[in-house]
Amino acid sequence: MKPESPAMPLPERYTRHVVQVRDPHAELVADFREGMLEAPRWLPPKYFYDARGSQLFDAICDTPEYYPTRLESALLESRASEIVETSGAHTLIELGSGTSRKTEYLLAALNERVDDPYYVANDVCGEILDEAAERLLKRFPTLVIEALCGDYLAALSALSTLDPGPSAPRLFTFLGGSLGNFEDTEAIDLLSQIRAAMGPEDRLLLGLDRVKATPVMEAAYNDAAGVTAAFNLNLLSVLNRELGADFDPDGFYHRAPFVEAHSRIEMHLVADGDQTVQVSEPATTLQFADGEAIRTEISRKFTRPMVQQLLAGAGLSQVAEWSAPEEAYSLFLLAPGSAQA
Ligand code: AVJ
Repeated sequence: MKPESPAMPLPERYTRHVVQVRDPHAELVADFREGMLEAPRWLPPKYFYDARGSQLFDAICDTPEYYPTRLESALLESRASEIVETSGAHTLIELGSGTSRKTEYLLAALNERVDDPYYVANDVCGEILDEAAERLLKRFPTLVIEALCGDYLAALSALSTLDPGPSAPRLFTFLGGSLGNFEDTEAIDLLSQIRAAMGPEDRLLLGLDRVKATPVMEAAYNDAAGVTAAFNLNLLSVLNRELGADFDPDGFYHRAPFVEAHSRIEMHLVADGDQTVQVSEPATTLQFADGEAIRTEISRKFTRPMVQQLLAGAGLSQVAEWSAPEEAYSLFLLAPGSAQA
């Protein structure tokens, strides 16, 4: 893990590390080979989040249709002290921290509880980590922040190498419903990795979006202002830049249906007319027929049985739950170990 100096000078209470296990470029090339060379084409959603993609996601959170952020934010705002008290946390470790805006409620509660709050923030976007840190350090005068720039698994394996490291009990957070980006097996695998990184007194706060009326869910991924469409299409700019490709952003359009059989929103980029795309690395030519899609994201919406299956599979047990009205969104506080029979 190599320390990286951020672009802006930030106080000594902030360190950013690059924790990618593989070279990010090599990883994208490998994922592109795996998912893009033949139909059905797909890519993992982590490549959305370059600086522009992270800003666009932030803008999605402000659209009137995208309810998950507001529901989760309201829960965190009203329950932060209770959550932090119940968890007994001394430090906070967050996977996929983004702007850390919702986390700020938890940090404020932690700041009330302990004299030396400590926050490990992880995101794939370095710029957003720096921005968030600047804001948080100003607000919390004794807060120490370690930022781990890389994907979730890289961050989890880097945790044990932090010096002095966050002291127990630690509250892990995985918010926003981002676990929904993973198929069942991968989600269980990721939760198991988190569980493996946890000590017996540590807790995990997991935010999950729940199943609700289809039009509500579909509107959230098809906002009228087209911010989600721009976010989805930005992936093509990432591919053009990183892989030397020549995707025509006007040659594809955004589509995001709720696929009931899988209880998930699927985001697609659909070819508008036949498209030929040249790629430098890997050197290849892609042919898209009119209407052919790239699946760019899944966002699963959970029923209670799905949640129970997930927790059982990962060896986690529920300590507490805070839900929005009509269980439209839920925060689960989890402990390592299977529930007592
Ligand atoms: C950040 C992964 C939780 O799946 O709802 C928002 C990303 N994609 N609109 C989600 C997203 C399209 C978001 N997560």
